[in-house]
Amino acid sequence: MILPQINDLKGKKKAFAWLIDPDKYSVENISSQISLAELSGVDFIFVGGSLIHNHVDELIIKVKSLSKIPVILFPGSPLQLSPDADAILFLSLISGRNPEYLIGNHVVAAPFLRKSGVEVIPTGYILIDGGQQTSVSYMSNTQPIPADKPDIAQATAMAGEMLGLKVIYMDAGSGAINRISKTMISVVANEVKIPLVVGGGIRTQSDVRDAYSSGADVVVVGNAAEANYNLLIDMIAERDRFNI
Ligand code: 1GP
Repeated sequence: MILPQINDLKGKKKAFAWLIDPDKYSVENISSQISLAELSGVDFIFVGGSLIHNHVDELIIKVKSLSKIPVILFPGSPLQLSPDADAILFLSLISGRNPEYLIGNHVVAAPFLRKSGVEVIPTGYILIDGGQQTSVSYMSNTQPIPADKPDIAQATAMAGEMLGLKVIYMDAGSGAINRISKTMISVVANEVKIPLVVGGGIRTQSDVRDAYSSGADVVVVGNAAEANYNLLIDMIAERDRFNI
């Protein structure tokens, strides 16, 4: 089970997740990247994106055949489900006010998920303005929380926790110009007792350090790792510094 592993982190240890967008990787060329993920000690592989209309299943099967790293779906829509993943972040987009992303898509997905046996992790997904409109914001027809309003993010995370969600994921969106500020992360991390996942626009080792030191339990990196896989090694060294 994945959620107990994430719960065990809270306030004690840090984890690192690598986000694979299936539209950017082919089943044929993923092997070397997965070897590097294994070697560098990636804790979780997230699979998802805002579009994705092909080979999610195939890609997950391939990744699972190459690695023991847990594969967690991070879906942009119910079209991105796969029975082969270890778990799914069952995302409620609680920063938005679009009912499709708060309950509609969940109703569509629920029977499939029940049948598949994939572990469901109820997740409060909070978009923070990262300096440009993101695919998630456009596709979900929701507005992110302004980057200079940590009190709104904090109240949103509190409400998510009170509603029974098990994880909070704060995201500036893939390729964000501005990552989420240290203040924003710490204001949320200090308030909620459930684990905090942070991602979007994290590009350097010191970005990773800032996120962990501000209270992120899991840091997610996608684009930067696509551009430079060796960076994964440096970023994960940062995690290990916190875990000594
Ligand atoms: C996006 O948090 C993830 O949902 C990762 O973002 O690709 O910018 O690292 P990046």
